[in-house]
Amino acid sequence: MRRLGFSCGFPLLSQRITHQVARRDLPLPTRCRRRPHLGIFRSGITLSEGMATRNIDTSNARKKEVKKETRLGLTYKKDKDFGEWYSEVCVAGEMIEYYDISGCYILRPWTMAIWEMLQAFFDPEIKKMNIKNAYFPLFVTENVLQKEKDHIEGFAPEVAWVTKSGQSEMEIPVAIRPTSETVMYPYYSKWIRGHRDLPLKLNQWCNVVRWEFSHPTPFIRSREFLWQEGHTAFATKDEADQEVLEILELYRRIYEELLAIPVIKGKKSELEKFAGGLYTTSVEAFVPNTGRGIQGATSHCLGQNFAKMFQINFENEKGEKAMVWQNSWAYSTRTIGVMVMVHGDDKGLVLPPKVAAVQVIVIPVPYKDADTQAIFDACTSTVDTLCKAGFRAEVDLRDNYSPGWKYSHWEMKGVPLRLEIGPKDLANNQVRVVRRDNGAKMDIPMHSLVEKVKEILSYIQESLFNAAKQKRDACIKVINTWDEFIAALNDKKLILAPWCDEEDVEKDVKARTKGEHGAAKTLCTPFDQPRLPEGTLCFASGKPAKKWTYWGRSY
Ligand code: 86X
Repeated sequence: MRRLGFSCGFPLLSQRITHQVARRDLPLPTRCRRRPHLGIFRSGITLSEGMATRNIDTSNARKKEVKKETRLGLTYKKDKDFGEWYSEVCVAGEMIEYYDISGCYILRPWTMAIWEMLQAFFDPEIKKMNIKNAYFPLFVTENVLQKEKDHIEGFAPEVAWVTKSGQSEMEIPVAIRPTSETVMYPYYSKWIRGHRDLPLKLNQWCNVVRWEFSHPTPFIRSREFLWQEGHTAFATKDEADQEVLEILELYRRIYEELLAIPVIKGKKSELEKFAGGLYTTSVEAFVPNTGRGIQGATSHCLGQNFAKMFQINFENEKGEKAMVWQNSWAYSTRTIGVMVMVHGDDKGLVLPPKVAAVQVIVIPVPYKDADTQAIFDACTSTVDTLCKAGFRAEVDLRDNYSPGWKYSHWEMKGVPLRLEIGPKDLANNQVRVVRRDNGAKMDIPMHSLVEKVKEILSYIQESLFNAAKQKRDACIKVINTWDEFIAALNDKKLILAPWCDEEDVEKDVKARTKGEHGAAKTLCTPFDQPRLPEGTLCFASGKPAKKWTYWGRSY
């Protein structure tokens, strides 16, 4: 059983301060100016100094302000200021802390626990497929990076370089991996000799750096992020094709089964695919509030392009020289951002039980004349029982916070289920249970605690998915004409349109929809295709349509 520690100083104030730094990518000087106050508040030394930032000057007003400052809750509403709300939730929910380098974020334990949960699902699954973990270096020389120059060209501005050691310029500067093809494939070439060396299937869990210049967003677009990258090589295209879909199915399960987010499986257009590969498949999520699609994860068939570039050849059964067929696939910490965006609400994070670090928080509700120790003991033994039954449960026994404060705190952090134990519950041998997702309250008898908690957590997991799917589906708009397309786009819809599947037409749609909110593009052509009636025309070109494709603005 885990207990929460006691804290001292001015924790209530520091909670408020958390919100103050929750501004999305404040210009650096602003953030730096605020920082010193953090220390002041945390140590609880100079209250008035911190107050100065709030322009409070009389002591009465100061008292009032302190009280106000102790209030929990978000400043922004999800429906009103989505971008601000998102940053605030990430920080106040203790997932993220902003850092003094724009686009870089501290992933706090509350985040890492979720990441580890996703790893705990995915890693054994790929091991069942006989994929092995490896670790390749972080650095790559210009020489090697350039081997892939054809498609690197477009990415070059994003590559971060280490050019100095101490004060001296390095003789050979090194790049920090933005992805590891060029790091790994020279060794694939070395290690693969004959057909018995195939398939070669490696994965690595690592960080990558892409020095993006577009607006950074925690989890969604950061300059450094965590991911897994799988790189596999086969003797035949068939094997490669099959693996692409097997991995994509694991990605679907990460989203739908763990994160409770509906996704669409499909194929990327020629314009949107990974240029270095043969074809790209993806799972696509949707954020109803912004009306944007978001690529959740990708699984590429690279064909033989990289085999050519890196001379990854082998001798086949007939003794002939042949080239390998390759795949690569990845999902990143972006998954967690999608989860925050899709499930979060005006009270903060909402975590699906399957990935929550804490699934059940138990809070004692002592009254003045009640037997506080007995209530505390009941809480402790409740958590014990739950942990022994395999739940992730904790008790919040801190005596410097009120029960009400604790309710808000754990709601902010998105814990799926709250258990309250007060004198009445103690007397009746029951607990009060409150669901985070819908606020529903019920009393459950102690004797059926484990059974009920299990049932409720699985309801929550299911209803989070159902609610997200309902909202997503309500945004899907099937259109046939350009006018309908534009109307749906302005209406923040996820657009399903008949398309001629021509690259120039997609480019044209992009150009014609360019605006301050970004252009529309294809998200994917879903594998699950509705019937396309004979004679259906492309919404954009008027040519015969070849397939139904999802379009929209995207992250
Ligand atoms: C594309 C392709 C591929 C392995 C995956 O999507 C799955 C995992 N890699 C990644 N990509 C780049 O190749 C790339 C290259 C450079 Cl140099 C860069 F700065 C940024 C990049 N971004 C994406």
